[in-house]
Amino acid sequence: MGRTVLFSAVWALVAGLAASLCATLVMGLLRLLAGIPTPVEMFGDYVLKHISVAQFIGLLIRYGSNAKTAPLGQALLAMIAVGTALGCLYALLVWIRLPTRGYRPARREWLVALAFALLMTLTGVILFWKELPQNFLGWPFEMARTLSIVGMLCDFGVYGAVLCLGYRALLPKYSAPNGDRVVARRRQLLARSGVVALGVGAGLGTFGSIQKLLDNYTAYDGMKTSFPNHTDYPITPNNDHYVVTQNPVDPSIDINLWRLEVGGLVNKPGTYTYEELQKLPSTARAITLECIANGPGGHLMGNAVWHGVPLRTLIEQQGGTQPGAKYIAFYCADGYNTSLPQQEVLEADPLLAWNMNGVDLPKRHGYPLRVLIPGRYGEENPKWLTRIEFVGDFVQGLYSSQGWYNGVLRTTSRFNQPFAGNVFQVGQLVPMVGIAFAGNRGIQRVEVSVDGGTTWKEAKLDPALSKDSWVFWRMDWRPTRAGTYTLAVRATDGTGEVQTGRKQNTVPNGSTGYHIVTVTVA
Ligand SMILES: Nc1nc2c(c(=O)[nH]1)N[C@H]1C(S)=C(S)[C@@H](COP(=O)(O)O)O[C@H]1N2
Ligand SMILES: [Mo]
Repeated sequence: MGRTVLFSAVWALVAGLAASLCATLVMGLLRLLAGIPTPVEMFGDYVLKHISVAQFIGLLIRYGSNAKTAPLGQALLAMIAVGTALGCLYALLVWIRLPTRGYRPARREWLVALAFALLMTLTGVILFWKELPQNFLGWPFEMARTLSIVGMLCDFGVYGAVLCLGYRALLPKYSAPNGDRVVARRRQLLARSGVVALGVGAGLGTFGSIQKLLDNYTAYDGMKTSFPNHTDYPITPNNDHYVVTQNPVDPSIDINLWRLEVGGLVNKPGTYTYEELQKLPSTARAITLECIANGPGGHLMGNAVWHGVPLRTLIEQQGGTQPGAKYIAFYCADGYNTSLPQQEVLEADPLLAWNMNGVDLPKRHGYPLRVLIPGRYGEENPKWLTRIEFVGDFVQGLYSSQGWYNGVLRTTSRFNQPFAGNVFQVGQLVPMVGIAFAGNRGIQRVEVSVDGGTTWKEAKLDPALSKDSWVFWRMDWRPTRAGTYTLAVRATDGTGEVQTGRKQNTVPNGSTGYHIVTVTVA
């Protein structure tokens, strides 16, 4: 009895590990070939939606530059550990007296394994219900959800099957007294090696598929853009535009699978292919994007000319919305979603864009289609859009559920030139230039101070590229005395409200306060 327990436990763990590794291989393959999110990624999404901003920032700090890979790697290892440990539960439930006969699992064993697979899938479906409708190839919402469920059935089905067959294969067998012991022993050895080889192979395969996925790792997320070189242009070149993404690996949309769905409280729900969408009346305009995490003088800001169909036009195409529609919810291929008050947002004339500065939307900026909501922080400008739904109530998304602010963006301004540490000569002409931005409220005036905010002088403004674009300001300064100067800039938005000097952190409400630059005059 004691021996049976010990052997069962050991072989159960081996079978559990082999089964887990086979399942993770299937997860990797389904992610690579069918764009089906791995349970590990859905788990990550789930966790991120259930923590506070403070915990989120804590994770970012703790994991530093591995903020995406390290926690997900740990989640993967934990999943494999759980799968391995569950081998023991399986062994307990099927309870086979040792030594046993035969390599074919009995019906009872198959049933327990099947129950495992179904219960694991069910747990995934319940836990990840909101994370399921995502697909990195761009399958639309419901199809994506179905595929994610089928994917888990495959993952956990393979887990159950390998566990069931593997455990059987590993268990010590009873050899009949007149049987050929040598043959029996060889068979047993072969079976055990087979299970181990399968586990090792699947482990290597998993590793390989992770490597393959990480070829497209989003290293560009939040990366410093050209701004630190102080070479900003009124229109940011696409390659210099900042990128922020929640994903370790962004969607690679297959345009033949992708659809835009319009549903909910709308008179004529509909579905568009990429081609059909592009036949709608379209327009182009400059819209500046700014991440809520952009501090004073930060680089998470860029301006582009976006071309696409106005959301208002699309709504007209669908025969208008129904009386109960109060919010517009956007859903994306990567499972990201946001929602905004309908009336307020439509006033800002949002754009569904497929083109950025004259080229198809780059992959990292949301190919094939993204939303631009003038006046709102970047987080509310969904990329890789797949579905628009008109709804009666606010729908929580990643950042809103963490507690990030999701109202109108705050007025901001910055220096591009000069920058901290610059040294000038007395009497030298110092051209000062920078940008000011207040979303769709526009910029009325920019003032610059060279004495730390005691006195202000009005700067010259370049013409705005559009009502939703940042504005370049310029001012020449000729310092007359040597010393250290504290330069500050502030903008007045189109409504006449002056940018506040009150310092506020970016987390969780978006920053306020002046961009301050200290320079020396010798
Ligand atoms: N689908 C999706 N849309 C998204 C995000 C995302 O992770 N997934 N990130 C948001 C955030 S926080 C910002 S700041 C902007 C950045 O847009 P950009 O990368 O094109 O500059 O995209 C927003 N839209
Ligand atoms: Mo952002």
